[in-house]
Amino acid sequence: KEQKPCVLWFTGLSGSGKSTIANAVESLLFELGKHTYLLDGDNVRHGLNKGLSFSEEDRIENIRRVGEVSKLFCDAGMIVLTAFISPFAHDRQMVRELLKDGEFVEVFIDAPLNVCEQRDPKGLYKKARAGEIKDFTGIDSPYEKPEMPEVRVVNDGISIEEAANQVVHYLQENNYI
Ligand code: GGZ
Repeated sequence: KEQKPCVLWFTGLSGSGKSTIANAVESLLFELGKHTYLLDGDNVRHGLNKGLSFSEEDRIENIRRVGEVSKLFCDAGMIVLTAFISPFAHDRQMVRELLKDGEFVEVFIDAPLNVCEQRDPKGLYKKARAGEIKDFTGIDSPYEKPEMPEVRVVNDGISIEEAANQVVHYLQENNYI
């Protein structure tokens, strides 16, 4: 087999670079001839999970559904990439337990809050600070850092290419690809 199916579960703050790096990893995998499927908050929250808010309860449901869909694609033989904040350690653990041993690869995109807030690509941190958005992760809603992620990318001062390569290297070293 030319690939071992798995779920690359990207987690990190808004603006940490999860989606950007996940997209770059997907491109590299495509060039290597691997079959992938990418799920991220932007598209999933407008379709499958339309109507879910950012309350704790709805975030849990968001992650539960994404976990179940990831499992289906994983069973179909794909390398699945997901890019959700997934702020609660308990919910990430729930997805890990849903999958078979070795299928859940937690990828922590670790960028300091002040860096994410300076990037603020959509102006959301600014709105959260002004009280216009409630329950914003890192401001008035928690983010529980992974303690033992399979991959930790410190995304502060490195290129997207370099960050993506770190993830691909992990997959090569651990015989996923
Ligand atoms: C966090 C929010 C919020 C609140 C809207 N808190 O940077 P973005 O814009 O593109 O990515 C964020 C996205 C987070 O959705 P997720 O499905 O990944 O979150 S979770 O895993 O916690 O369910 C952000 C935007 O939605 N956004 N309001 N209050 N991010």
